[in-house]
Amino acid sequence: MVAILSLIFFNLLAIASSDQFPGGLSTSNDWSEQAFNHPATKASSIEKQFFGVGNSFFKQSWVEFPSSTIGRDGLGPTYNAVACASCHVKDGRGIAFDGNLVNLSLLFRLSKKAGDDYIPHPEYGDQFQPFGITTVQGEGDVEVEFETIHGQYPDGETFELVKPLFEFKNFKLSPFDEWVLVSPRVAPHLIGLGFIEAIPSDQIIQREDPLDSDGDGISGKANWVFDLTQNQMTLGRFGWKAGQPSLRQQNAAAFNGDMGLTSEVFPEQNCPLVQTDCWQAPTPSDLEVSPKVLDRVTLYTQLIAVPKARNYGSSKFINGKRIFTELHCTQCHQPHFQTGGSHPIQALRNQLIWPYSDFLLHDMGEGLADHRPDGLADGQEWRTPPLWGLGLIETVNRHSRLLHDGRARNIEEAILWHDGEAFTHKKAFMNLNKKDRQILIDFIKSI
Ligand code: HEC
Ligand code: HEC
Ligand SMILES: [Ca+2]
Ligand SMILES: [Ca+2]
Ligand SMILES: [Ca+2]
Repeated sequence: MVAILSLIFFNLLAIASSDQFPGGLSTSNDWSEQAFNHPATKASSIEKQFFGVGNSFFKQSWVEFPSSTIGRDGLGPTYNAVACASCHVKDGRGIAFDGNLVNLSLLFRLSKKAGDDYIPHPEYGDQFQPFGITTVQGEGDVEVEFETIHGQYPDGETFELVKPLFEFKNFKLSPFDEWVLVSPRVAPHLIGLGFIEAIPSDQIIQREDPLDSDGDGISGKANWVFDLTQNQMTLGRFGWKAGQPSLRQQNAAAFNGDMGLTSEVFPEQNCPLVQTDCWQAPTPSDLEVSPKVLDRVTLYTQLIAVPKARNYGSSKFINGKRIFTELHCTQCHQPHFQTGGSHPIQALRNQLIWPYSDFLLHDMGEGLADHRPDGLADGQEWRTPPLWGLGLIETVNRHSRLLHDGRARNIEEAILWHDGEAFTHKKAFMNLNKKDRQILIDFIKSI
């Protein structure tokens, strides 16, 4: 009996610790259009209830103040979107482009170079908000054109990449000059973020090698950013340049920067001083997002489960995983982490997770550069994005665009854009035969 029980126990452990279950014991089981919309299965029933409440705030549209719908007014004065879900559609990846139009889910962070310093743009602040409420003008419009880049694999097969070139127009104030730095960023899919928050900092920091002292060509670097709640510099984990230290601060920044909503973390309206119409617009006397709403939305983003791997155990999966390892993609896309024991949400503690990211910054070369520093990240550095769930974006969002500005039209193009520290990895991918390239791509689609 003891033997049987321990056998069962051993099997359970084996199951939960396999890469078939990238979100640990809380991995979800749905590969449909709703794949990114489930609570961690091990969350408590009250947490699952709050998850539902958070989800409804995440989806709801905010309106301008004053309005009869108290509790969801205060939008703007300038904004990018009226709901979190407008950009994070079904909690998936934003679409970036509609032909030559820039979709609202692609936003632009701004700075201005002032001597050796980088400061928020004096007229537009640190983000470009195209829209304004009735009495307030939006900051302008953005259009895009694509430059086509032709390339060829050693086996003779050709490919084309497209690089977006943005044109800002219809400016509210001065047009951009040569000192303005623009960082385009598309809305990422939002699975498994609580687990990322629960990874002990030292596990991420110990993989740093900023001067590449071990000479392997990889120089991962942590971003250190100001945590407004803890009032100290903290490891950055979230966003394309790891610019946010926690989900609560990330979400409060999204409420404020993307929707114009104040909270206890960002109590000021998002209005640069020179935009008089913006700071003269009527605003409610209370915070527009109450601490409770911020908490529910934060819990929601902490508890979105990671779906189970697809094609698990097939020979293609096994071969793809071997190629991924042999090409050393794992040097940055670190397969697994063990979460710590101290996150306030129990379901997130002590889980073996498979995000395929080291959460560090890497120089990805000139082609992907935005030339805009962000914390310790320089203009060529990006945080390794987790690869879990990538293959489901097509089902959830009906497109397969990837990378920080959505330029890659599929996984193959995303790999071909790798350069800088990942140049040799890209070359090794190009040197594979067509069949093995496809096996690698199918593996990434499965994890
Ligand atoms: C205008 C589009 C837009 C809206 C609206 C928006 N987001 Fe985002 N979201 C983004 C982009 C773009 C990023 C990446 C930001 C960066 O790199 O700095 C992001 C990043 C995030 C992240 C971090 C994801 C990661 O993988 O690190 C979370 C969490 C998040 N958003 C939650 C929210 C919440 C909650 C709301 C509503 C309060 C919201 N977002 C509204 C576009 C949007
Ligand atoms: C030097 C670190 C590094 C190495 C090595 C590396 N990557 Fe990446 N990878 C990144 C970074 C950083 C990004 C994000 C770049 C951006 O958005 O501009 C990325 C993005 C991706 C994406 C798109 C992810 C998304 O969410 O849009 C895929 C797919 C990918 N890598 C696969 C691979 C594969 C396959 C290999 C091995 C051939 C590899 N990577 C090697 C750092 C690396
Ligand atoms: Ca407001
Ligand atoms: Ca602005
Ligand atoms: Ca190194």
